[in-house]
Formats: sequence, structure tokens, C-alpha cells
Amino acid sequence: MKEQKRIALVNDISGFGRCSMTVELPLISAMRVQACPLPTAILSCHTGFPTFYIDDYTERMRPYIDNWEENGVVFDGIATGFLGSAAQIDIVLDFIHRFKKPATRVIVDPVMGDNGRLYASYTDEMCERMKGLLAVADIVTPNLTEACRLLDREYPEDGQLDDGALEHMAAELVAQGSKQVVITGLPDGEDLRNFVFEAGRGESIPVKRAGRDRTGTGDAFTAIVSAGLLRGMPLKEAVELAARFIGKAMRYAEEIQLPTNWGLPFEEFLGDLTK
Ligand code: PXL
Repeated sequence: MKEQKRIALVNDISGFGRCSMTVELPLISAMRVQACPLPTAILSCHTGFPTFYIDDYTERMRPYIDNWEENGVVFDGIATGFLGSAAQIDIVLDFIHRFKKPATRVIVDPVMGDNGRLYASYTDEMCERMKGLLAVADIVTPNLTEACRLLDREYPEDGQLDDGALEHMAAELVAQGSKQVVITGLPDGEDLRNFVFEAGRGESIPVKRAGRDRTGTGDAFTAIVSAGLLRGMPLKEAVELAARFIGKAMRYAEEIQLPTNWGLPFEEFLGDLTK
């Protein structure tokens, strides 16, 4: 019998700047997976703007989740992203305990920082709680900054690590609970690579750098990989699809001179994901 997969998305809704939920929803829908938002906060613009209005949703998350349970909603996947406080991480852990069935894939993108620095909102307590989230994850997708912090390691000054070192890090992350790890957006000379680790082995997948770093690329990456996995794609194939899609949107963003905090003009390329 044909069936459609369904994923819960735990992330914020930022009205302008194309990150988190507003990126995940269209990309996952384009990949024919049903996407169900569980908002963590509502922002006018994401935090990469000079000012933003933020409505923290922590207090409303529990009754929202209770109602999903009352209605018997079931998910094939749960993907977590930007979380605003330690209390919120506890709520997400409880949500996963209640909704994770044996076949549910839990994808944790530990959105904590970039370029060797944690986001201003990220406290030590949140870092410790995030480690608890790794323990219930099937797949984690940190960038190098996040992987280093989760393992209490120094960020390498130039951001460069060889595959041997990455394999050690990924194995240590797997020891914290997940089965698959992708360390994303690694600087590789002039270009980038993603490091995919599963079944005890790691592999670098090179990617051509396509312009300046911009907001929302990590969210697009996790969205495409999550939907790909739910649709039965091997992890490496899902990572390659994500990297190709993001590269195309990044090149177009440079062509139309889009400010980096306006995110990815992914709307132009949604058809690539529907194929
Ligand atoms: O793309 C990660 C992200 C998610 N959510 C909010 C953000 C950012 C990055 O700046 O500000 C609110």
C-alpha cells in the first residue's frame, strides 16, 4: 500500500530572513513528506538582523503537544532545530519520549553556533542539555563549531581538520547515542565538505563553495536530509542532494546580490526536489 511519511518539526518561525521553519516547511513539502510544525518561538526577523521582535513559545508548547497526543497524531520522523532555552530543551526531550515509536527517526540539528562561536542566546546549561538530546537522536547534523562544543573540544583555529580527526569526533558523538552523524559545512581549502559517518566509518563529501555563508543553509540541509531519509534514501545520497540544492540556491543568491541575512532564494529551485 502507498503511504505518505510525516515529520514533526521543532523549530522557530522567523517571519523574515528565510531560516528554520520557513525553510523546512516548503522543502519538506516539495519532497512529498507531510511537515507538522511545533513552534519554539516566533520572531519578526531572525537574530541576524540589527533588531527583531521575539515571542517565546515555551509556555505554549506543552498544551500544544498534549493536544497532538489527545488526537493520536503519530510521526515517522521528528526533527529538532533552534531551541531558545534550557527549559525548552527539556520540553523537546519529553516530546520525543512520548512520540518516538520504534520506527520514528529522530534528527537533531544542534543549532548552537557557527565559525567557532556560540550564538549569543546559548548558555553552558543549554549545551549540557543538548547533550541529553543527542542521547535520543538517530541522526545528528552539527557543524564543526557545534561538534567541538558538544565534545568539549577546542575549535581548531583555521577550522581545518583531516578525515582521521573528524572520524574520531563523529565516533565520539555516536557514543553519545545516535547512529549517524553528518558534520556539515567544513572548510576545505577554498571549498567545503560534509563528513558523513555511519556503521563505524566516515567519508568526506566535497562541495564547491558557492559564494558567501548565508543564513538558513543549515536548516535547508537538515530539511532535505530528513525528508530524504524518511523517503528511504541512503544518507550519502540525501547529503549529496542537499548540497547540490543549496549550492544552486547560493549561486543564484550571489547573482541577484541578495544580502546574506536574507537567506536562500530556494523558491526558484523547489522543482528540483519534487522530481
Ligand atoms: O538558521 C539558524 C537560526 C534559526 N533560528 C533563528 C536564528 C538562526 C540563525 O541566525 O536566528 C531565530
